[in-house]
Amino acid sequence: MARYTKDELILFEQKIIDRYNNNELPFLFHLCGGNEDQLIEIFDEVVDGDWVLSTHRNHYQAYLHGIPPATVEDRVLNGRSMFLYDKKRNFFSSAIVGGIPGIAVGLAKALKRKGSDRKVWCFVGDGAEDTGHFAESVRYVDGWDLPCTFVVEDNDMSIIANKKERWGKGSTPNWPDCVRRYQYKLPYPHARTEDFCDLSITNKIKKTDEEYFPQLPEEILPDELPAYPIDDMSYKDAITHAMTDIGKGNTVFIGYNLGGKFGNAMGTLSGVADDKKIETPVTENLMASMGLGMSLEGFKAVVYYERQDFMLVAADAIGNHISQLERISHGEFKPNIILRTVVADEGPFYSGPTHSQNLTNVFRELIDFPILEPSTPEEAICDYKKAENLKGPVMVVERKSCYDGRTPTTTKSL
Ligand SMILES: Cc1ncc(C[n+]2csc(CCOP(=O)(O)OP(=O)(O)O)c2C)c(N)n1
Repeated sequence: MARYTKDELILFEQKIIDRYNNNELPFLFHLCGGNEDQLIEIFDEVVDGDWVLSTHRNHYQAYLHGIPPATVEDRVLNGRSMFLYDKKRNFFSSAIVGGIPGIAVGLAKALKRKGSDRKVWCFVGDGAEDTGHFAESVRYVDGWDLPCTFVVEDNDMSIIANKKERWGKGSTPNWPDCVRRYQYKLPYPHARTEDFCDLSITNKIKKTDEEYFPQLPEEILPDELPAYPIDDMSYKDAITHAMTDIGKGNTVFIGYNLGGKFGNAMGTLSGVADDKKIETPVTENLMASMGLGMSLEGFKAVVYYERQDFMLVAADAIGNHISQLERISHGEFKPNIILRTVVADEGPFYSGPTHSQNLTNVFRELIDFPILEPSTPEEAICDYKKAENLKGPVMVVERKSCYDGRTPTTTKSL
C-alpha cells in the first residue's frame, strides 16, 4: 500500500508552493504534480529497503518512499530540493539529467552479488531517457538481469522542448522490460510556479553556498610503510602486490581488460580472484557510476582506466557525483572508490598525443578528493595502502614509463 493518497501528495506540494509565495525560497526547485495516481500505483510495489533514485523533480518519490513531508519541506527550504538524500530510506537523487541510471546499475549489481531480494527503482524524465548514460545503463541491466526497474516519467518535455522538437521524428526507443513508462501532464512550468516571488525579499534571507552545503573536512591519512620488504620489487611488482592486498577485502574491480582471459590489467590483477573482477563494456562513465553505486552497498570499488584520457568520458560520474556526493548529501553518502589510471607517457610503443596526455591537473581542478601519483615502487606500495584505508574517493595515477623501468617523460602534476 502506498503511504499517501493523491490529495495528501497535492497538499504536501502545496505547502512548498505556499512557502515560495511567502518569499521563503530563493533558489531553484521543481514541483511534482499530475502524476499522483501513476506514482501511487508504482509505489505499491516498492518496499522498505529498496533503493529509490530520482531526478531534480523528486518530492513525490521522497514522500512515497517514507521521507517525512516535514523533512522534505525543511530540506527544500534549505536549498536541497534537487539534492534530496536519505541514507536510512535508501533515497538518492541527482541534479544531472541522465546522471542517475549508472548509479542505479551499481546498486543493483551489488544487491544481486549479495543475494539480496531488495530492488532498485530508478525514476527518470523523458529528457534523461534521451541520454547515452540511460541507454548504456538499460542495456547493462537487461543483459545481466539486474534487479532494477527504470521508470520513465514522460511529460513530453525537456524544459520546454517536446520530443519532436528535440529528435525530429520524436518516436520513443524500444526498450527492454526493465523500462516502464507512464505519461502525464505537469501542471507547472519546468521550475517553480508561473509567478516570480518577490526577489527583493527572498534575496535578504538567501544564505551562502557554504552555509547551504558546508565543505566537509578532507580525510587525511598518514603514509604507511609496507609490511614486507620491497627491495627487489619493480614498479609493476609493487602495484601487483598492492592490488593483491586490496583484493583481499570486500572489493570489486570494475573495468575492461581485467580478467585472467583479458590480460589482468597489464598483469597487475594476476593475484586477484576473477570473481572479484567485473569485466565491463567500454563505458567509462558507467564504470565509475557503477563503482559509486556498489560502494553505497558496502563494497570497496576499484575502477580501472588503462589510459587517463579515457577518464574524460567519465567526467560526469567523477566530477558531478563521486566528487560532490559527500557534500551535497550533507555527509550521508561517501563513495568508497579508488579510481586507478595510467598515464602512457612512455612505453615500448609510442601511444600518440591523446593517450600520452597527463591530465592530472585537469582532474585536480575538477575534483575535491585526493590524487596520488606514485612513480617508484615504494610510493606505489605506500599510496595504494593509503588508498585502501581511505573511506572516501581517491584517484591513483600510475606511469607507464615506470612499468618499463624508464624515466617518466612528464613531471608529476604538483
Ligand atoms: C546534464 C544536464 N544537462 C542539462 C541540465 C538542465 N536541465 C535540468 S532539467 C532539464 C530537463 C529534463 O527533462 P526531463 O528529464 O524530461 O525531466 P522533467 O523536468 O520533465 O521532469 C534540463 C535540460 C541538467 N540538469 N543536466
